[in-house]
Amino acid sequence: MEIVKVCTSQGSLGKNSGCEEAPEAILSELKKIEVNESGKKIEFKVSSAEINENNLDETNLNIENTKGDVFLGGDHSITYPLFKSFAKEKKNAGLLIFDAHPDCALYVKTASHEDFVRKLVDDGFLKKENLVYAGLRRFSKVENDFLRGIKCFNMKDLFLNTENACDNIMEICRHFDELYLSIDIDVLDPGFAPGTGYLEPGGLSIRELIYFIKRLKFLKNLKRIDLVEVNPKKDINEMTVKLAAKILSELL
Ligand SMILES: [Mn+2]
Repeated sequence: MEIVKVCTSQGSLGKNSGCEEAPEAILSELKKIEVNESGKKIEFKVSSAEINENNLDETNLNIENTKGDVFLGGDHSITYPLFKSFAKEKKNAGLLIFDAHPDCALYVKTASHEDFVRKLVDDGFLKKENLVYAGLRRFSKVENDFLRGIKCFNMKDLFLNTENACDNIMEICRHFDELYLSIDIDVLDPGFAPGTGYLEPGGLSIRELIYFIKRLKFLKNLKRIDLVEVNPKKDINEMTVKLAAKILSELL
């Protein structure tokens, strides 16, 4: 397994500065995990996407051209170029997003971590019917309008019947030719993951997220994954960094 570091917070509009430090911090924790919960040895290679601190467009182009299976951000805007290149090669690519927020606000020009999903749809890289959300619990009115007709498993749905929600998510996702899984760490409750840009109460527990991950791994069409929005600068006792390393260890 190759993990690609994407060390940027350029797309966070200054609201999650520090998340560019996440890949290094998370990987140094991951190196300490020898075996995961299933008894699998943790082995991985590391590479990185080229970042130009002063030019977001160039950064996005570099990310788009970076090959890999697992990408470690960085802010959530990196999913824009990563899904764009992913979908270009596939006919019917699906995107499953675990996030407290739908990230489909109105954008200006370049995609940010608040609006990249709307831009992926508007730019023709993502069909609305190929978009699935899990864990949503906070959105604006304009986002609420955008979400009409989109498959949303909101936090309350996941909580009421986790197993059933997971069954339904998997049933939808296995029909895509290839699946991209994007995990924003804020899908977790801030009590578990305080080191991120937007603390959104009422989220998943770490055990619940691991349950989803372990089952989603069985999907043969799952081809690309990203984990984003961890911010070591806002973390408490490296809780969030360690948790992100654990998520990766269970994903590998
Ligand atoms: Mn979020």
